[in-house]
Amino acid sequence: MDDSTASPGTSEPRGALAGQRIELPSWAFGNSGTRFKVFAQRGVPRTPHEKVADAATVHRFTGVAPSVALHIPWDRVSDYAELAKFAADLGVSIGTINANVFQDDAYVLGSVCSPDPAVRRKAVDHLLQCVDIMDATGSRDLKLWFADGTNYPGQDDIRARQDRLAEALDETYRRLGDHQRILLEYKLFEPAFYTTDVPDWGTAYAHCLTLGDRAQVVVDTGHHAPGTNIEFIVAVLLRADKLGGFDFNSRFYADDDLMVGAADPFQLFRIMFEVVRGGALAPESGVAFMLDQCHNIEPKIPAQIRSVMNVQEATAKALLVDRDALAAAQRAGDVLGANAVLMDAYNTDVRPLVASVREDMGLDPDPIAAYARSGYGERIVAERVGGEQAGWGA
Ligand code: LRH
Ligand code: MN
Ligand code: MN
Repeated sequence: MDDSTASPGTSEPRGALAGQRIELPSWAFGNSGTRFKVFAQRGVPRTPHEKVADAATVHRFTGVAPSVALHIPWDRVSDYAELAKFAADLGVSIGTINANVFQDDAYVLGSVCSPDPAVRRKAVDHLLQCVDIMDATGSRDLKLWFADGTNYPGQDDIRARQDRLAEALDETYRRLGDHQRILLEYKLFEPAFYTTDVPDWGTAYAHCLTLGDRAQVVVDTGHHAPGTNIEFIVAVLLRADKLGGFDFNSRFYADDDLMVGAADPFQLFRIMFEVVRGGALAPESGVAFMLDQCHNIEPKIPAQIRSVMNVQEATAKALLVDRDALAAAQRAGDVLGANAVLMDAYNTDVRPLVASVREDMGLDPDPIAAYARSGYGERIVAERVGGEQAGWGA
């Protein structure tokens, strides 16, 4: 991101909040769980269409979540253009296409990095099919996360696996349309425990740099070691114009997939401050803000609404930072003063501000209460019998 896009001074919070866009994951609406148990909930979607309908419901009450990401093949349908039309009729669109090359027996030793060329071919073919789907849905972004890695020293050649990864990415990149992008997601560990083929932002960045302008890095907030300074990564990637987007969620221990802003709202604020400071909040910046969460024990639609609200509140606080005062304190070497500017914004109760922005948008100021009153939750329980598994943690 060009630094000239980062205008000095306080940004106008109301317009920025109304124009914010947060993408919902289809898999947040289905049943999910841990390695130990999937707790089935009543009324969960049985089809991708029903997941889209639930996402559209979240948008109806929040006004800032007009797209839903698909995960392929969890969201397999015979006609993706029809699904896109179905979404449009409900006031939302199909967003990011997430490729899934981690749930097939063939991938036991990896997918695009597997030592077996036939497995690599199968994996790349899936990635290319995902681009076909993007063509049908009108999606811009192909999100790639690879479960690839090794469990034991010596199991495979670390460097050869990087070569195979580069080859697969290159073939996929060359298939993209002009308006399409690869978003490459990294993850510290899991399911591989010794080496992971894309373990960190540096590895993802290096591959994206080789690929070209339409390859960018995705920061999943749950994919770091404890104590990692994620806002630093955000600042560095934005400066290099290589931040493609976020997968937002919260973690206490590992890849917990809890509601964004639940575990550490201060961290979310610090991240959103770097976003605002880097001029990356507006949808035109090309930075995608997505949720990547599963709701194993809490009701799913209200949890998505709550997550959207958490992002809005962190964003509002970030927008309230007095950037002129901050810059002056920084220039003067006023350590305490600079820190106080940031903390003043963080400690502001922004809920009335965000509620009034919602009212201006013609929405109920309290989306959770409005959803509860709507009867949608009761209706889907009555109508949907035998919901499907989200696929994650199954
Ligand atoms: C991997 C991940 C990735 C997947 C999603 C379901 O942990 O974050 O984004 O696609 O979870
Ligand atoms: Mn993710
Ligand atoms: Mn994850």
